[in-house]
Amino acid sequence: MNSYPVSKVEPKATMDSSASLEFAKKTKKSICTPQKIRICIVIIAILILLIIGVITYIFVSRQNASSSSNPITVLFIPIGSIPTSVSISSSASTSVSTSVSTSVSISISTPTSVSTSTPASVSNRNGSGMSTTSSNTQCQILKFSPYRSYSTGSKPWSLAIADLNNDNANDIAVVNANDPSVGIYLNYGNGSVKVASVVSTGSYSVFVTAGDFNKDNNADLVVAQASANSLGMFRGIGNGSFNTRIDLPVGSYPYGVSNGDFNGDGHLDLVAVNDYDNTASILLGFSNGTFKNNTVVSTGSYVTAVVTADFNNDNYLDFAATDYSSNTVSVFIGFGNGSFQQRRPYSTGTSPWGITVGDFNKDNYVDIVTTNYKDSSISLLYNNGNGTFQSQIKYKTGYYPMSVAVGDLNHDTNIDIVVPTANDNYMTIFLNSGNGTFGNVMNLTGDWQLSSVGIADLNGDGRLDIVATSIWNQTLNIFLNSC
Ligand SMILES: *[C@@H]1O[C@H](CO)[C@@H](O)[C@H](O)[C@H]1NC(C)=O
Ligand SMILES: *[C@@H]1O[C@H](CO)[C@@H](O)[C@H](O)[C@H]1NC(C)=O
Ligand SMILES: *[C@@H]1O[C@H](CO)[C@@H](O)[C@H](O)[C@H]1NC(C)=O
Ligand SMILES: *[C@@H]1O[C@H](CO)[C@@H](O)[C@H](O)[C@H]1NC(C)=O
Ligand SMILES: *[C@@H]1O[C@H](CO)[C@@H](O)[C@H](O)[C@H]1NC(C)=O
Ligand SMILES: *[C@@H]1O[C@H](CO)[C@@H](O)[C@H](O)[C@H]1NC(C)=O
Ligand SMILES: *[C@@H]1O[C@H](CO)[C@@H](O)[C@H](O)[C@H]1NC(C)=O
Ligand SMILES: *[C@@H]1O[C@H](CO)[C@@H](O)[C@H](O)[C@H]1NC(C)=O
Ligand SMILES: *[C@@H]1O[C@H](CO)[C@@H](O)[C@H](O)[C@H]1NC(C)=O
Ligand SMILES: CC(=O)N[C@H]1CO[C@H](CO)[C@@H](O)[C@@H]1O
Repeated sequence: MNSYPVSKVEPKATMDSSASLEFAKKTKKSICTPQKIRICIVIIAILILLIIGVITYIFVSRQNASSSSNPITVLFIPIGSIPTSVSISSSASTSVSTSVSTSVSISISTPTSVSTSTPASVSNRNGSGMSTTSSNTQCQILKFSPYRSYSTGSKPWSLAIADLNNDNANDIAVVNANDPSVGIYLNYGNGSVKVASVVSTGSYSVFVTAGDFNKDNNADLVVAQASANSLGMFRGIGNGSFNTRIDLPVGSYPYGVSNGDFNGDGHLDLVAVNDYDNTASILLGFSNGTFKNNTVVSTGSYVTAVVTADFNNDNYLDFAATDYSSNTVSVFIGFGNGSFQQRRPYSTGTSPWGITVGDFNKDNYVDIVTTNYKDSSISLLYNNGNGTFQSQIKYKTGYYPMSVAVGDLNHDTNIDIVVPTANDNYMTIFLNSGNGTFGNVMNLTGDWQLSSVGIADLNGDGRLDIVATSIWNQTLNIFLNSC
């Protein structure tokens, strides 16, 4: 392993309020010098008149208010309406969210991460009943509170965000590849979490996705157990604990897994990508959370991650996977019956790893973004509208990006992109101009070797927050958005 600077890593402050304080100090000078005594008297007279006016106004309006029925609510309406939900949806996310059960809001590099930008998951927490007003305004500069770090196990490699204990707050599951285990972090509701349990996986495990597979309204977790050639299914009991793991056999070295209803029967299905045999396994779900034996389709070489979405807007779910050694994304168009067309490959940068989707140019078609591990870039693939894609557009990131998450971070209704750097201690945030270009780029500093990232509202304020895992520090970092 590389050795990293021992200097203390401070969270990045993106805006500094000291500038305006400075200004206030400078203007605070005395004008009542002997030379300016007349000006001084005039100003004092004006001030006295103003104060009398204000007192009179308050007195009169008090009298009016006491005759009105409910002065207190009048006073509190503006305050109460601030934290209401944001209309940060996009058609991409809505079409993707059809593939995800409502209780799930995010999982890194899966379509669920896009669903975090749907109104559903954002207004999840007490959004209804309040009117939407000022929170729709975009903020010019992104701001995050200093991040909090929580211990993980060894090699935290992937995370999923979902309400795991049915309290309407988003919780976090972190896969520790080396332990191997999944740590369950339950949210107090304010964006602080506590470790509720750690459950064992079957073997070296690398990815986790969440969904309600047995329709009991409790979120379940499915983990890619790479060296066991299986998926581990953990059925939630609704309080952040899980029933005994069930192993579902797939191909060789499953490295990524995603879910969605491929055959339209109302039950969530699974797709796992098998790194060593260049296949994707499709497991169709029964209503009781068990699955038919997997069928396989061929992918490119060393397939690494997978995302589900409806790419051609036919209301049948499709999927796309990153082919690490072919430098391609393979797109699989679904027939709606659990079968898929052969893959259509599209070029990416070198060693595509993470993948997710979003409608970045607001044309109502779902686009793809990949992180390219070896050339430190992302590739954006814009949808032609029929499930075929244009040539990639690349943007530079920090060194060795593994994962990617998307969501509207600054309330401008455009979907932004966050890419952590696995060989460094920062994430690159690409702010979307609205037409699918990302001119505005910023860094967000966390712990070292940031492997996975997720976006969701963790404190119910209608703003999307960021979570990431650090391999070096063995931590989960939570950045609350105060934009
Ligand atoms: C993470 O590791 C770096 C490098 O060893 C260290 O400087 C930093 O303090 C650690 N962060 C935390 C939160 O422990
Ligand atoms: C959230 O609530 C918990 C438990 O009440 C508290 O310990 C923690 O400090 C709070 N976090 C924030 C960010 O307010
Ligand atoms: C969930 O409930 C079970 C059974 O009542 C209990 O054993 C377990 O400790 C609970 N888990 C949590 C995280 O509270
Ligand atoms: C689940 O449902 C399927 C299809 O109806 C059935 O074959 C299977 O035995 C059921 N499994 C369990 C554990 O109930
Ligand atoms: C599923 O696979 C298992 C083990 O490979 C096999 O024993 C079983 O018969 C298969 N079931 C079906 C319905 O094909
Ligand atoms: C699904 O539909 C396609 C196209 O209609 C068909 O070729 C294929 O055989 C069907 N697959 C199954 C499993 O029914
Ligand atoms: C999809 O649309 C593109 C651009 O309009 C067109 O070139 C291509 O032939 C279409 N492909 C299919 C399969 O319809
Ligand atoms: C996209 O919008 C940005 C900011 O408004 C602008 O600078 C850029 O030229 C636009 N690009 C395209 C291709 O329209
Ligand atoms: C982010 O940090 C990296 C490494 O320090 C630096 O090379 C890059 O220019 C920074 N990007 C921005 C937008 O500040
Ligand atoms: C106003 C409102 O919708 N309040 C709800 C907030 O969420 C809690 C917990 O789910 C509910 O009990 C409240 O009714």
